[in-house]
Formats: sequence, structure tokens, C-alpha cells
Amino acid sequence: MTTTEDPQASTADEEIDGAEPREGLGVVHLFFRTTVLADRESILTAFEHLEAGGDQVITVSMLGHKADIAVMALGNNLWRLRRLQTELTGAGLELVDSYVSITEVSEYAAGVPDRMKQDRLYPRLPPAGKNAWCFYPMSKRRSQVGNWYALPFEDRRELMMDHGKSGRNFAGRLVQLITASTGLDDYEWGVTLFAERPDDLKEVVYTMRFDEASARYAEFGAFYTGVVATPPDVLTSVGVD
Ligand code: 76R
Repeated sequence: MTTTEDPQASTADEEIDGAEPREGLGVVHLFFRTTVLADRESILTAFEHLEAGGDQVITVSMLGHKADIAVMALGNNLWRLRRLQTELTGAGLELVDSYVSITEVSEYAAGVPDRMKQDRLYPRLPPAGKNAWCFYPMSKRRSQVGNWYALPFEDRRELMMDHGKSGRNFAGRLVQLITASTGLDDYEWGVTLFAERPDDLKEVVYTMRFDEASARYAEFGAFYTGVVATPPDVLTSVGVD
């Protein structure tokens, strides 16, 4: 038997083939409900454990019935992300929804400066002062009404340039992280937004409904909303103290 205290065992775990993307980071969004078994110290230890390996974790206090806590974790090794999930469920949190994706540079952003590509592949999160948070998955439509994937590349690129232009009106108020999930989860991208205020979240999504790339081609999954805070503050806000 191996234990998590055994450093040899955890090194071996991380060497498992197929756990690392060639570039960029694996991303999991884990949505939890608290239970009477939730143990504050074990939950905090799980986050520290992940961060000690150089990975990032963002904790969110969620509003509404869908979940109490969202944990967004980014790291180059999926095995470590899986270990976080195991440790959190072991600490008495009930996983009620999730999303699996990886960071990417969009094919329409091939020409952007290298610095920007690195920011897309290896983002540093959460952005300071942007604690209003939402997440939703989306795909591009493949239907009679419109099939994104049947459009020539040039047309798609032009639509994405228009999209980028309307997005840049929100520069400074919002950080978006678009992570890729085609073949990995039920939709094609995860959209994570960090904003100064909740109405910024609403406004950017509303504005983009009028972009042709969204108006004609986007399909959305469930929307999740919360407030980013430190792990101790998030746990206190949901009554795990
Ligand atoms: O990477 C870049 O910033 C270059 C321009 C750009 C690309 C390539 C860009 C800019 N996006 C790109 C790609 Mn976006 N984005 C979304 C959503 O709710 C909706 O209708 C859509 C959800 C939001 C809110 C958003 C915001 N974007 C993409 C892709 C990948 C397409 C592909 O590869 O096929 C998706 C799915 C997507 C969706 N985008 C911006 C924003 C904002 C605010 C910007 C401006 C960023 C800035 O310049 O700071």
C-alpha cells in the first residue's frame, strides 16, 4: 500500500504517461456542495498540496442552488488535478458538477504576439480586483440554421475578428479565459470570466449575443455565478468553519 505521505509514491504517480498536454495547462472546474462531513482543515490542506506542486487554484463562493463552492484548478499534469479532486471529495465535499478542459491559443489568434500566446497558455489567475466570476460551457452550432464547421476558415476568422473587437471594449473591466474541451467534455469550450462587478459579466455576455459568431453559431450550457475569494473566506461563507 502507498500513502500520500510517501514522496516516492507521488513522484511515480506524476510520471504516468498521457497526463500532460504537449503545451498549456489542464483545467478542471469542480462544483461542490458542502455536507455535514466537510472538514475545513483537510480542504485547505488539499489546496496547499496542489499549490506546493506549482499549480494554481481559484476558489469561488457560489450563489444559487447549483453549487456552494467552485474550485478551478490549472496545472500541466492531469494526474495532480485528479488527486485534488480525490482529496476534496475525501474531505467531505460533494461533487455536483464539473468541467474538464485545456488552455489553448485559438487557431484565429495564430498571429498574435508571443507574449499574448503565453498568457493564453499559461494564465496567472485570479486577476487582482476582479472577483465577480462566472463560468459556462459553449459550442459552435452544427445545424441546418448554421454550421460553423462548414464555413471556410477565412469566414470564421473574420467572424472571430469581429468578436475580438467587441470583446476589447471590455478591456480592463474583464478577464476571459477560453479553455478548449472538444473531445474532452460535453461542450467545445469552457468560458470563465473574471470581472470587476456582476453587471460587467452580464454586459459582456449580452453584448456578445449580438456578435454574429455568437448570435448565429453559439450554443450554451448551464451558467454558474459566484464571488472569488481566498479558500478560508470561501469556506467561511458557505458555513464550513
Ligand atoms: O485571444 C485573443 O484575445 C484574440 C481575440 C479573441 C479570440 C481568438 C477573443 C477575444 N476571443 C477569441 C476566441 Mn473570445 N470570448 C468568448 C466568450 O458568450 C459568448 O457569446 C461567447 C463567450 C466571451 C464572453 C469572450 C470574450 N472566444 C474565442 C473562442 C474560441 C473560438 C475558436 O477558437 O474557434 C471562443 C469560444 C470565445 C468565446 N473574447 C475576446 C472575449 C473578450 C472579452 C475578448 C477581448 C479580449 C482582449 O482583447 O482583452
